[in-house]
Parts: sequence; C-alpha cells; structure tokens
Amino acid sequence: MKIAITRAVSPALASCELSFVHREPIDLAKAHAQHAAYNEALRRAGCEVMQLPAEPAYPDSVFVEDTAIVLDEVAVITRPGAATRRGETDSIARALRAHRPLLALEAPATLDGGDVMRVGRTLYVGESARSNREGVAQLRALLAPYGHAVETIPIAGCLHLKSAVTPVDDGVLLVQPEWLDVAQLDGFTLIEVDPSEPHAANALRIGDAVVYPDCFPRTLAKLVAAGIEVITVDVSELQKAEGAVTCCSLVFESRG
Ligand code: CIR
Repeated sequence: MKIAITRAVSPALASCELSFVHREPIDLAKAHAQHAAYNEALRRAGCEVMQLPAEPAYPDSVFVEDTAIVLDEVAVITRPGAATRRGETDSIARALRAHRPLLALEAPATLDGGDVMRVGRTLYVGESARSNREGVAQLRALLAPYGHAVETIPIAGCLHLKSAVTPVDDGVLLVQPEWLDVAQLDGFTLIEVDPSEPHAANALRIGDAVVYPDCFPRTLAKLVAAGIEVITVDVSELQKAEGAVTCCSLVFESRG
C-alpha cells in the first residue's frame, strides 16, 4: 500500500513565491476543488491519502514535495531554499515520524524536494537557485550509509530539476531539453515535451500510472502513444503558483 501525504491549499496561496512565472490572480475556491480532485487521482493511482490541515502562515505549504525526501529506509527533512518556506517542515516531520526514521539537513544547506529525482538507488539533484552545494553534500553524506548515490544536474530557465525532467516508466524520462543538457541523461529513453508546451515535463509516476495535467494535450498524446497509463488532472490554479503535479504530494510505500 502506498501513502500520499498532501496538505490543503493555504488561504494565503496568492502570496506564493514566484521565480519563472508571472503573478496572475488565483481563484482560491477553484484551487481547493482542483486539489480535492488531485487527491482523488492519487487514490485512483492506489494511494491512501493523508491530507494535513492548511497552514495559513505559509502560502506555498500545499507544495509538500519540497519539504522532505522519503526513501524506503529513512526520510530526510529538507531546508527549503526560499526562507518563507522553512517553517513548513515542522508539521511534515511530525507527520512522517510515524512512517520513517528522520534525518534532516542543517544550515547552511538548502535543498527543495522538487530538485530531487529518484531513479532506483540514485538521487539526481538539480543545481538550482533553491538547492545549494552544501545541501547536496549533506544529502550525499546522510544517504551514503543506505547505499543511495547522489548526483547533480545543472538546470537553467526553470525552478526545479523536476520542472525539467521526471520519470514516467522504468528507464523512461519525460524531459524539457531547453532547461537541461540531455547528455546528462545518457542511458535513459527520453520523451521530449511538445515544444508548444514548455511546462509539460512534470509528471507524477505512481506504480504503473502517471498523474498528469490535462492542459498539455500534445505531450499527453506522446505519453499515451508510449503506452503509459495516464490519469489527468486540472491543476491550473496551482500552476499559477508555479506548482505542478509532483510537488503537491509525498508518495511512499507504507511499512505497516
Ligand atoms: C515556490 O516557489 O516554492 C512555490 N511557489 C512553487 C513550488 C513548487 N514546487 C515543486 O514543484 N516541487
């Protein structure tokens, strides 16, 4: 059984951090409805969803992915790169404590979970404005005893590594080649986003299914043509906050 931790949309979402997208009005009621449908998509993909209460003091707190990296053996509580987001980790640590032994990054490390792409026992970490060298070094040192390797991938033009690349099947990555050098992804089969859909590389793989935004029909068609089972969601209001489908959950195997 898989567990997905999510968090209700903050009433302060409109005050979110933005780096590469322009601020637009966000319809909060619509955001709540879309988030509820997202939770339902996680259930369809086989997860038991544990939704934490909203955190009014933290506009970006719906994007729980950035606060932790959950592996089979342990979970690592991150130190988010945006100072406004650092307080989001306390409640996540409390929620994860029941499921995994906890490790934590310490200052001056910064690292967002959105920069961490796990493939087997390798964690690829984006060299972004949110994740620094100290964050990578601490993550590597914490996870070496568990046999997880940490490698870095430079990115440019987007917020996180997983804005530019995400796994969609065994050995298959969905990629936006304008935001990273695909030569770094040697050995993988690559599906490129349609050039008219630059933000389309973020897909959430859960088991044999992929949760994916319905606003990228051309890239969606490529996934379907590749034989991938896709569960579509409308996350337009969360996208206005520079979020996408991976960032709204922490998905891991239950140990119970
Ligand atoms: C931020 O800038 O931190 C939020 N507005 C968006 C975070 C999205 N997180 C993710 O894709 N992992």
